Amino acid sequence: MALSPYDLFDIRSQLSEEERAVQETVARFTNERVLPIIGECFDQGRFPKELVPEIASLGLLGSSLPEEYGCAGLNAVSYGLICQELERGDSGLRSFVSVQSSLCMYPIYAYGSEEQRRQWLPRMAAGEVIGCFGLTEPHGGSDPANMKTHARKDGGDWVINGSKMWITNGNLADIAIVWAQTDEGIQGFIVEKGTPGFTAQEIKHKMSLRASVTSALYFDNVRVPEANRLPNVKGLKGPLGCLTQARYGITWGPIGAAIACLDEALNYSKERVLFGRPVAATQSAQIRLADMARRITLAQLLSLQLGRLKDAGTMQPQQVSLAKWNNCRMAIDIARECRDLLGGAGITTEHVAIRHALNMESVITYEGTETVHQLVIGRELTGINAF
Ligand code: TGC
Ligand code: FAD
Repeated sequence: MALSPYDLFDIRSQLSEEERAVQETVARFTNERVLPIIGECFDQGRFPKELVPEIASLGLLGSSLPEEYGCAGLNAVSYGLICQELERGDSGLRSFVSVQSSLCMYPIYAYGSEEQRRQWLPRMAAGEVIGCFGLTEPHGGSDPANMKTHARKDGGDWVINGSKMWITNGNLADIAIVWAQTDEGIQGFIVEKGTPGFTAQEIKHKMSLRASVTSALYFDNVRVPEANRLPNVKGLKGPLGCLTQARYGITWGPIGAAIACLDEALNYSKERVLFGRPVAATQSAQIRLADMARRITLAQLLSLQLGRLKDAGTMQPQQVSLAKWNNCRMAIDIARECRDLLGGAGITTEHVAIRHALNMESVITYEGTETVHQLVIGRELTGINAF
């Protein structure tokens, strides 16, 4: 039986029927609805917002949260497969789903009151309310403990001052989950669009994640009621707990980007005839392609095992760090290699490799840079904090 170049270790056979069905559904969506338009969206610097209702109707928003809140109640492996198939299209779409699901719906579910859950989650699952997550600040995202944005209690309200930087969905969002320093430590607040003093400004001139909205958020004496505070968490573990959810999904996403690049490079190098034979018939091209397949296979095995640990309730943040580091590095290297195998053709968005390579510059940076994740593993091994 011939092996699939994109699934050399038959990961598919390890998936349940439901997980396969999820993967097939999202793969079809990506093939039919994303791939025909995404190159142009990237060129134009446009997020394809018109796809949001369909993404919602497929159950991809907050897919792991319970059905009683209008969500699909899928397991962690299914969420991973959703991320993989979306990012096979473009990191921007996966980012949209990561932020909505893991960084906005998850904290409302995990740290919010029952009233907040019922108020927001069903409409967020339906794509009627879009969220963004404000943790990073202009003076240094790797060290969020040093945040300057603060919230002061004033009677029954909170008054927020400060700014956030590099916020995915910022100008699209109806609500922002904002993390701010308070007298009792870092706390999370739901800030609604249109609240006086709250503004979002889109960041232009990006060469990466161009099919995604990225913004700066500003808070100038923004007054929110106590009912908008997430009551069930205090301290940095609140936002870091959300990051663990999102980073888990991000370990799967780059596998999709890498598969898209390998697919393109395989086809191109089989057809491109140089010095009298296809590029794919040269030993050096085959070694490069084989190495890509090896690295994709290792990444698939890492993410699947991570997903099984998550579904068993035993996944540790350090394991997520290792997989995020490995899989982002794998995908950025493969995208760049594939770009090179396409020669000059590889520099245009007529082909996918350059778009994925550029997107991966963000994916390897956000949700903890490669260095941050390496230092998390170093700390785990040595017991010494090198941050
Ligand atoms: P540290 O002392 O290690 O921890 C403070 C408290 O948090 C707990 N904790 C975690 N909890 C859950 N998940 C994790 N990953 C956790 N890591 C730590 C920890 O147990 C402790 O709890 P407690 O109860 O003892 O208070 O904190 P530190 O200041 O030493 O931080 C370490 C470091 C550098 C790893 C952390 O600051 C970090 O991860 N920095 C990177 C920041 C980052 O990733 N920002 C991402 C912003 S959001 C984003 O990029 C979205 S892009 C989305 C998209 O478009 O897809
Ligand atoms: P810095 O923290 O200033 O890091 C600069 C360099 O220093 C990096 O190379 C880093 O690895 C290195 N470094 C850091 N610490 C150490 C150390 N101890 N030793 C050695 N080197 C170190 N944030 C949000 O809150 N919400 C979002 O929705 C969001 N979306 C994003 C979307 C995009 C497209 C991008 C690019 C970023 C997004 N971010 C978001 C921000 C992202 O999380 C930060 O960019 C990231 O955490 C790094 O922070 P920084 O950019 O301030 O870099």
